Amino acid sequence: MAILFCSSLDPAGRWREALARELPHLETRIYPDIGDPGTIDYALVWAPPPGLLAALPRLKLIASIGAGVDHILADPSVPRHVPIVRLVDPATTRLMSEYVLAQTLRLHRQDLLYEAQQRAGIWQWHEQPDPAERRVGILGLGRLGTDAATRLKANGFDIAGWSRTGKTLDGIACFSGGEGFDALLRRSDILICLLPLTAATENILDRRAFDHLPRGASVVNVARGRHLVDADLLEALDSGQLAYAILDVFREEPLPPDHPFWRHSRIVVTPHVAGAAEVRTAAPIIADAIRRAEAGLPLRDVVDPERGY
Ligand code: NDP
Ligand code: OXD
Repeated sequence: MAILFCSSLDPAGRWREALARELPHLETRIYPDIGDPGTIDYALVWAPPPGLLAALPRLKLIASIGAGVDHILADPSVPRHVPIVRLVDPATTRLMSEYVLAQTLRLHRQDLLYEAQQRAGIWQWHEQPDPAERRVGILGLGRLGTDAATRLKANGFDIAGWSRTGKTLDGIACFSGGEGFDALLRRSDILICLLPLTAATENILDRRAFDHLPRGASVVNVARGRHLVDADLLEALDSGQLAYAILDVFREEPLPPDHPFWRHSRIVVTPHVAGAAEVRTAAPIIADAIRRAEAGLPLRDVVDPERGY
């Protein structure tokens, strides 16, 4: 029995060591050295090549090395009878909330404006609103969105969130559905995207969405690059409809060297680091999922492939 590890981003050697400690009875094979495909029971993947998972006849479990599973479901040949579990790691949640809080505070305290003023040698004071006057809208109220909303709320911001199904969260205005989307946009000075990438959410950060935001709003995208229509963002920034965009995720990663986002004075680029999976905390969680699959116990954090998350 073997685990197949396939990711061009994650440290294969460290994963192999961690899995050997957690599951000494299982051999870990690193793609492309997969050996006999008929002896692989478990696959631990980030963006596996199309067709790879379908070619493993004994596969019992697919585990995502990440909270999102769009990188797996993008392959239509992925066998539908094999359960997919996603990585739900409290360490990732903490990292993500830290990132969201840090960037929200940066926008709130007008740091990007003061940084631009410093570069231009301008000494100029701007009025500073209270956090309670800063309306933050969070797209996605799942594991990450709810935690980020709670952390922001604790820092005094006026928080609203949007989800597919209706929710009630203490002190957070909750919206859902198409009308709820527009209503959330209208009251968001800072819009944070923490949605999964699905057919329903692709290109959701487009001109229409930006036009519904208050003039001078800012956008933080920490979910997926394909949520954002790049050209619409550039247009909204250049017209003044948006003030800033802070982006951690991109349609193509690494962001190509000639991409206009790199040099735009009102775009901040970080290299998909907001809540990156860490072997030390993630390996025990993945090992637990494999142990559960081996023992025939109910799995946790199983993805619904029809829903896409
Ligand atoms: P969850 O599955 O826990 O939450 C997803 C949320 O989005 C839910 O509230 C869900 O609604 C909502 N949602 C899904 N589809 C729609 C829709 N069509 N309309 C409105 N709301 C919708 O995901 P996580 O919070 O764990 O992760 C979110 C995403 O963050 C991941 O999919 C990944 O893309 C990204 N991510 C990025 C990282 C980074 O480093 N930049 C790190 C980790 C994750 P409902 O509650 O009703 O189901
Ligand atoms: C994830 C990610 O989905 O790192 O976990 O983007």
